[in-house]
Amino acid sequence: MKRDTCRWKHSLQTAKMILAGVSEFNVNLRSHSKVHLALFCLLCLISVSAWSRPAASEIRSAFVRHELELEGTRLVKFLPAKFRGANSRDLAVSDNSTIYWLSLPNFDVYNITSTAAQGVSFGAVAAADINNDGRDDIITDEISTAQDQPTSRRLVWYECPSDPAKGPWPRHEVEEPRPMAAMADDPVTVSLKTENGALRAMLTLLGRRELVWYEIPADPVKRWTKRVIDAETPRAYSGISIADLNADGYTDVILPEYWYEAPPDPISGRWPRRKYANALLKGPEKERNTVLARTAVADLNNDGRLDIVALETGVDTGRLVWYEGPTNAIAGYWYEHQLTGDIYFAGVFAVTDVNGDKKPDVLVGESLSRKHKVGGERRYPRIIVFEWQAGKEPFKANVAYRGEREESVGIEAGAVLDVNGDGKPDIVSQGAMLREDKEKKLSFRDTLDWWENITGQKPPKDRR
Ligand SMILES: [Ca+2]
Ligand SMILES: [Ca+2]
Ligand SMILES: [Ca+2]
Ligand SMILES: [Ca+2]
Repeated sequence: MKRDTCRWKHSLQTAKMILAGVSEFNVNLRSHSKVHLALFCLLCLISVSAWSRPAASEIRSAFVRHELELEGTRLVKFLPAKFRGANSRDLAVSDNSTIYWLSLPNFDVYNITSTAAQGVSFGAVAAADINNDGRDDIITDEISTAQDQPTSRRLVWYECPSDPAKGPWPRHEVEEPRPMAAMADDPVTVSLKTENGALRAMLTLLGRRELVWYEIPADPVKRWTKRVIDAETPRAYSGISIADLNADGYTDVILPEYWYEAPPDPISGRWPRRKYANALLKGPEKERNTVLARTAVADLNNDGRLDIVALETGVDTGRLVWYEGPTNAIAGYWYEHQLTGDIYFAGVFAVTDVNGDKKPDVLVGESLSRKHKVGGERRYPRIIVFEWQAGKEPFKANVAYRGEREESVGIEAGAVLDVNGDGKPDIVSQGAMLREDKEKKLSFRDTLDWWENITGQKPPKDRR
């Protein structure tokens, strides 16, 4: 398969550098502007002086934005993956009609598959090594919308070839097509791994209400067996995680308000539903009966017990909360800690060590408000890192990027992954930029961005 004509490449000439955690204001650099360059140098001096007196307890996350060249597509799915073996850093992306992969750190783009011409689009997309050959494959939910046939969905997987840049990626069908109403929500897909690392099962929410896993046969090219965990969840959900919450050796399933306890025999056993959150939803979602959220699991407070982080994503004042794992995950009370109730349509969310202090942080990137306003005011997007610190309230909010009225970049969708292999997680995202000219006229355009994590570094000089 030849390189796709749609290409992204570094466009450092137009890259804007955002220095955060240095001073109380952000700096935008346009490298071809001498005036700005002079300003940048001045600010560098200020920044260096700021860096010369860091407090050891405050390693504040900082990002610099590189704009990548984007031609003709708008990406909605971003999945970190390893297509070139265990040490590779790759990224699968999709615009719902084509799935690409990007080799990092160069952002070279290759096609995996495209179905735009066949009346098919892609719903959920996940990356996992289905056939255990050391290279991640792609699992996706194909939505068939051919005019002369009823709308249907079918899980398929695309096998990563030995040379993923060359292709082709053979397509394998997991199941027969499922009838599906045209307006049904996308299911959510993640992968489940067994103890020895070989993939044996894949977990998904069908139509957001039916929680199932698929048993992958020894020969994964054969049809997979669907196993039901809960035929009808209390509400329609997105936001699914897996972890062994009660430390009994069996991987459990976590939704935004409930978790399902895995029985020793996941095929014949019952999966008890356990409630951990009483009030995740306080926004308009509460009435809609659909929970658009993200979840993550990590031991945030380092007490040896897993905690759950949940973020409302489909609202303009989303809550970000974490639930403290009790001694007894089943009978104990999951105490809720709210980090904020003011996240504007989050486009990226991750729980990972952002600032390199070996403690998990919570990263959230907000979307750009185009027409929608909150309380009559336009919201300017932020990247916020809730950084771990010792103390009674173990997280401190650090706004690592804040859009300005004159120029503002939002994160609509993206992934958190280490692009350049320096050990610090970066962000790759589909963004949107708002710009206000001297006549106060607003313009919007799509962007594709690499937010490089430069925590603890001096801001890079102009890298032209
Ligand atoms: Ca594989
Ligand atoms: Ca368990
Ligand atoms: Ca904990
Ligand atoms: Ca990095």
